[in-house]
Amino acid sequence: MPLTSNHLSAMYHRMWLIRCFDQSARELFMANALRGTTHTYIGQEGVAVGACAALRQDDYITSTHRGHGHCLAKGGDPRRMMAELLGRVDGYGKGKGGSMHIADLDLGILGANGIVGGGIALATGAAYSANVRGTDQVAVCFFGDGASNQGILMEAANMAALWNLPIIYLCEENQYAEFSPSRPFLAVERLELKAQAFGMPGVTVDGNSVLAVLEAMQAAVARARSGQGPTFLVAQTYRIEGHTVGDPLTYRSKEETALWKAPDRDPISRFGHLLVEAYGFSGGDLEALAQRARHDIEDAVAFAKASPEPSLSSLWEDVYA
Ligand SMILES: Cc1ncc(C[n+]2csc(CCOP(=O)(O)OP(=O)(O)O)c2C)c(N)n1
Ligand SMILES: [Mg+2]
Repeated sequence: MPLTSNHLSAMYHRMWLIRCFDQSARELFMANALRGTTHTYIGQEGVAVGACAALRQDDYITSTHRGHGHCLAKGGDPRRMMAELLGRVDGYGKGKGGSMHIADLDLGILGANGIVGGGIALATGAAYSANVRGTDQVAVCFFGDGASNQGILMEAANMAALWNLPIIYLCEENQYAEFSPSRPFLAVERLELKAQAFGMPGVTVDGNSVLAVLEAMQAAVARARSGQGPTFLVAQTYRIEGHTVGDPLTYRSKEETALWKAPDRDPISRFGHLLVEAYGFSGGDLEALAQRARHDIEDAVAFAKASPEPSLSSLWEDVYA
């Protein structure tokens, strides 16, 4: 399907929405307005937006502890997300879950997850359920390069390949796992080589090129929808900020981060440049889309702050275990 300027505008706006959301989350955390902890997706926007642009609303995603970007890219409501971060009743989990527990089943968002690798079996189960029900829905499982070493991936991917399940295992190689570089903890030279052991195609894509991610996803989604089975997709990117907000970042150099923040690598700047050079957008068009995203997030923060905290008497409601 050819990309219209509406599609391109929506993708650019969505990338800014994610960036502004996480910049606000960071500011709120620093101002002690946000309890618990939070992990920003800044620098990785091309992965979630490119991936979700290849999906339908009824397709499934599972997310991670760094999940705001995935949720927004799949159409999550920034107001309800921000209210959840601030622990307010209008949040997705009525303010009791916080940043790492946001789900929206109507949009196929099966949940962020504080357990590293926790989404892998859930997404595989969702793909299995689509298969059993005979629908052509697909599932996308987002997880990190650190999570690619979790044992559950071997179990789930083996099953998915054996049963030709409609799933894409999308590994975000953001080069860090908590406070360590991920590379020294990987036995394979390239992450996509793990796909050989899983028995499925392995594809590596430039995760900071939103259109490259979209293209790779379209191929993987077409394969999954037509019953040909799973794909292991590696999106190479960079975690621009710390593991959590407040991380002193003593384990990596400022020079390295500056390289990835430069306009020729930052996924939003790169996409903006392409939109001007190849798709006839003006600088004013780009600024208007970024401005709309900033406004959307200011609105989300105001909505969240106006929402009350849950009452003490609701403490045991919606508690299942
Ligand atoms: C099962 C489990 N083990 C360890 C942790 C602690 N932990 C939280 S995030 C993280 C690193 C994850 O790295 P990666 O999968 O690369 O994701 P990224 O943070 O880079 O997005 C670890 C070890 C956890 N939350 N769950
Ligand atoms: Mg990582």
